[in-house]
Amino acid sequence: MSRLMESRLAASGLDKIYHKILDGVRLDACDGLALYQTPDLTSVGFLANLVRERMSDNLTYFVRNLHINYTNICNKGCKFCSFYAPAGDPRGYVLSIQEIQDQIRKHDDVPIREIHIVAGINPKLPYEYYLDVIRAVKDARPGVQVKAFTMIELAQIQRVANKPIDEVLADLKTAGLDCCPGGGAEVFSDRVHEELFRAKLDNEGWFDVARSVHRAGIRSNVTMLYGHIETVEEKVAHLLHIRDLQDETGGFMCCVPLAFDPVGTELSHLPVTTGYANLREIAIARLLLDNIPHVKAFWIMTTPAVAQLALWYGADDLDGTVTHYEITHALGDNSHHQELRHDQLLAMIRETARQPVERDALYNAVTPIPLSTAVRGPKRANA
Ligand code: V47
Repeated sequence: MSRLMESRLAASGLDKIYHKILDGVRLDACDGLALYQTPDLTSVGFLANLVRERMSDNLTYFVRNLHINYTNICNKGCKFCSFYAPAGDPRGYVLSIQEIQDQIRKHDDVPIREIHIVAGINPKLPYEYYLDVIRAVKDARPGVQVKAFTMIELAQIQRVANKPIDEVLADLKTAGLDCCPGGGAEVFSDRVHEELFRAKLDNEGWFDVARSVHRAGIRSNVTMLYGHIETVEEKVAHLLHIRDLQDETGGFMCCVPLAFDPVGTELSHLPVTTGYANLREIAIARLLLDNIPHVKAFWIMTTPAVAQLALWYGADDLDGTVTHYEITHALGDNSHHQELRHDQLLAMIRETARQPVERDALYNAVTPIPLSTAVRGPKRANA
């Protein structure tokens, strides 16, 4: 490292963290706070990039995927959510099995690898509906991987199934569930839980369901929703909770920092997160989560422009083509058509001199990774 960079890290008070990273020493909560407090984002990004390249070399993952939200009816009333409709609201919908298949068949010409399925907590839906959703997806698109149901939805599915979670997970696996998305984690803080999503499964409950999922051999992602009322201490604690759980189960594939979009929510007075903040969240997730293989810059929430920059700030995954995203609106208009085509994703990644790797939902590379283009060889191509 150049003397200039060394003195810059020292001036920002980040030199100790740099040496910990070089020596493979775990960062702690104080380091996390220092990374949030320094204005020197470039140095935070430099450190995150060291870890990113150590874990994923020069590779950047993306997936051709489709999001399906089977119902927006929800009884949780989370203050950060603009997607849900309470029971009886005229905006409420439940997709029939036929409608779900129709949504998939509209894209028959695209080699989609992952179908991402999440929705509201609608207590009217019977157990069989959830199993049928997965079977219907596999029927409409044989071979596709189904990434479905957050820990919150799984708790609801268990409630209606009225049987042990392990049996429910076995049924879902038999139906075709391949892995679970990371949603519903929000921020693991009792204060934020009480303020924003009181009716939802509590933090310990989320951990318990995640433990069961991983014990069942189903891998999942994990999110952190930031940019609302949370403090930096709460974000550091959230990330360290995830790290502890990963030490225990090893079941997380990817962390997805999600920027809060206030439009249409009860928190609409809050500002939209900035590019500066979004890059920092991605970098700190990469630095604190030394045991999670991937960090995703979800372009829908950060904008494609910032997600692209994030590839040098710790992220090694851009998610995917997405196509239609109901949870938040497209920036600048009111639509839910939110899509990056395959060629656009490739161009974004290549412009940053990263090596694109098309993946499936479980991070298996769809095509072999060319050896010559990785920074130090594709060590963790299929991690
Ligand atoms: O659980 C809700 C969040 C999540 C808002 O696992 C909001 O690969 C921002 O989890 N502004 C669903 N976020 C989305 C999600 C996800 C997305 C992409 C990839 C993966 C993955 C997971 O969206 C919810 C909640 O945490 N959310 N409302 C909002 N206004």
